[in-house]
Amino acid sequence: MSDQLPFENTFLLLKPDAVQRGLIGRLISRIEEKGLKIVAMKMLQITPEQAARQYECHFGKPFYPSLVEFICSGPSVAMIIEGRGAISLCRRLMGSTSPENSQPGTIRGDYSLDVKHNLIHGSDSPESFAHEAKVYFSEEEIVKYRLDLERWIYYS
Ligand code: DAT
Ligand code: MG
Repeated sequence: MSDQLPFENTFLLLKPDAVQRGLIGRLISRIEEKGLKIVAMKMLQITPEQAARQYECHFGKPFYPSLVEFICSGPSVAMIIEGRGAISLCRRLMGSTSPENSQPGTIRGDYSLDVKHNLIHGSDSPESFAHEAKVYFSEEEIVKYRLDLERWIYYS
């Protein structure tokens, strides 16, 4: 059907606060339960160089140094997700950046009280996905497979 959003990939990062708070499983469950497909995933200790590449669009902003320090402060879990409209869908599942605006029912709305400790990063455009995915994954690490459940999730 022409009104359906195209399949696309997005990059998600469960930040060090999500790992330290024992929320990895719950947050991944939200992605799986929605019907999205995980096509790449790893735990890693982000280096300052990787953080600077990921967040180059925020370079020079007042919060940039503290953001880079935070993202390198412990292990994170990086993922590439596939699904129809996955970029905007994951942004909606994440909720707004600030705790004043993040709605209950979203990841940030349910688990975060602070603009910095907001648990999860998600690409905001196809361009940012292309940039961010390259910081953490090689092409060979992205697994191509069919999710057998898809016929129960999508109508075509
Ligand atoms: P998002 O993560 O929702 O895409 P963003 O791209 O505007 O938000 O900012 C990247 C991260 O930087 C955000 O997740 C938390 C941090 N950040 C943003 N605005 C901030 C602020 N005013 N004070 C402290 N940290 C902030
Ligand atoms: Mg952002």
